[in-house]
Amino acid sequence: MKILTSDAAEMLQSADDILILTHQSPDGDTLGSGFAICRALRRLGKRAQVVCSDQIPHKYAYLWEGLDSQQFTPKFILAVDVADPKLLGNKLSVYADKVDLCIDHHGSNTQYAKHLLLEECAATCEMIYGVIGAMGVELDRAMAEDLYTGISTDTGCFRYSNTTVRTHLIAAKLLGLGIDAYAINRAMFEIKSPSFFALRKLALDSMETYFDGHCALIYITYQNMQSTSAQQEDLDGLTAIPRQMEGVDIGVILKEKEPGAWKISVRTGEPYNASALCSKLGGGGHARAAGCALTGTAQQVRDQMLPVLAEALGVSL
Ligand SMILES: [Mn+2]
Repeated sequence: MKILTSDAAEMLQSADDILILTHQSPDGDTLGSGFAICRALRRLGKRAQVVCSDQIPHKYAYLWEGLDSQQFTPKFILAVDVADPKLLGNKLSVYADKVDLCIDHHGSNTQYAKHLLLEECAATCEMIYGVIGAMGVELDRAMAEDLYTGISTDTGCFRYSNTTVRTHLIAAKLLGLGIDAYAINRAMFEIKSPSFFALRKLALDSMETYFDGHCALIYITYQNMQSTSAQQEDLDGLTAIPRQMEGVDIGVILKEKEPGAWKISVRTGEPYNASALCSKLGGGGHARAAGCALTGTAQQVRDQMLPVLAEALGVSL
C-alpha cells in the first residue's frame, strides 16, 4: 500500500527494534539513507541497525562513524532504496516478504513491502531528509553527511538529468550543517585504488575500433582481473569508456567472468538500439544500455559480435 511521508514518519515513530535493509552491491544512496535514518531513530531512543548482504567497501566507512552495532530481535523491517526484493541479496533474502515499510525512489519498485513510500526523485536520501524532518528530529552533521553522500552519488555529483531544484535545495540545507562536501565528493568520485589504475591501463590497451570508428570494443579478461587483484568496484566507469571517444556510436565491453565465459555490455547513442542488438545474441536490456552472455576465446567472442554490430550500423563487415 502506498503511503505519504507523514504516514511513514508516524509509523517509524511508533516502531521499535528496527532492522534497516540496504540493497546488494551497496551504493552511497542505500547506505546514506540507511545510516541517516538509523541515526535519527536512535536519537528517538530506539534500537536500530543497518544491514547489507554484501561487504560494504571501506570508502563508505565514514557513513556509520560513531554508530555502534546493536543486537536485537527485529520488530519492524524497513528497506531503503531497494526496488525489488531480489536486490536484497542472499543473506537478507529471508526478509523478502517481511518488509513493513519500503522507502524508495525507483519507479520500477515492485511494491513488495506492506507499506511503500515512493517518489520518483533523484535519490532515496532526498526522501529520508523529508521523513527525518517529519519525525521531528533535528538533523546533525553526521546525518547530513550520510544524506549528502546519497544525493551526490545518485546524481553523479549533481550532473545527471535527475537533478532538480529540490535536489539542490536539500543539498544546500545539508551544506549549511557544516559538512565537508569537498572531502565527500573526493572520496566518492576521485580516489581510486592502485588496482583500478592497473586494470584501466590494460583495458585501454585492449581497445579496438571498427567500422570507421563508429564502434569501439574493450576487453577485460579473467587474467586481467587476477593479475591486477581487481575488485568489483575497480570496474567502476569502464562500461562508459568506449562511448566517450568522439565518433563512437556503439561501445562494447567484453568482460570474462570465468575463463571462457563472457559478459558483454553494449552502450549506444541514438538511434542505435542496444537491446535489439543484444537480443540477437540471446540477451536484452534497455534502448541505450543492454547486455548478453557469450562463450569462447576473446577472438571467438569478438567474431560473434562483429556481424551483429555491422548489421546494427547498417554497414558491411
Ligand atoms: Mn538510489
